[in-house]
Amino acid sequence: MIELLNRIHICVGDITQLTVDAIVNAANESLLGGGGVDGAIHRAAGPRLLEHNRTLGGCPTGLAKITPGFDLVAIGIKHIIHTVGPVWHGDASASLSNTHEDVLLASCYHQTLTLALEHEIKTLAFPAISTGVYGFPKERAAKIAFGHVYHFLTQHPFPQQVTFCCFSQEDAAVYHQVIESRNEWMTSRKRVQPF
Ligand code: AR6
Repeated sequence: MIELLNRIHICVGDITQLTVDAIVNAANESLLGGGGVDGAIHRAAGPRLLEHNRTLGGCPTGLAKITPGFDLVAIGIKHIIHTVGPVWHGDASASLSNTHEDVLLASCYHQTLTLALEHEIKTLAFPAISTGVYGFPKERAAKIAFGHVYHFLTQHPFPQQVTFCCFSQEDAAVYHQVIESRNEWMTSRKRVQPF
């Protein structure tokens, strides 16, 4: 667990300013830009991103597509992985992984990580997909994000490092809490001796 956790980081800031090989965009199905992190990424990558994305034919919710970083290549961001998170209409009292939205959000992480693996991307940063305009409950989303990233890293050498890029200290605290409680759970499981 500890060794794997060295491959997972949490930071607070603007994802377009990070020194990573690839960043993830919380896009919409058109892939033609929008507000929030999508708007910030399109502004930072420049008009060639929109031009390129017009040729992609959009992207269904839960899937992901990779593009060059365009103007972001100048600061080292070679790729952008665009994924479309679900709009939350769910029942927050349902157990985790049980709503349609949970499954779609998990798929965003899985599809993005699979593309990162195929392209041997070493360092990758995610925003908190769906937790802005799309209204996904933040703690629930962080549990899905961390659970899937952690599991994927146990199976694959790429990406070597994943950063959860949060836009506020409060959002980062949610991730820290999720990771801490998972760590405690893993430790307590190790203490249980098998018969
Ligand atoms: N860097 C890192 N995180 C950011 C940044 C940034 N520059 N800007 C916002 N966030 P959202 P969604 C955080 O709304 O919920 C767009 O219009 C933000 O605080 O960007 O998946 C798309 O076109 C929040 O925690 O994405 C879609 O129509 C997280 O990023 C729709 O919004 C996601 O918030 C997608 O909604």
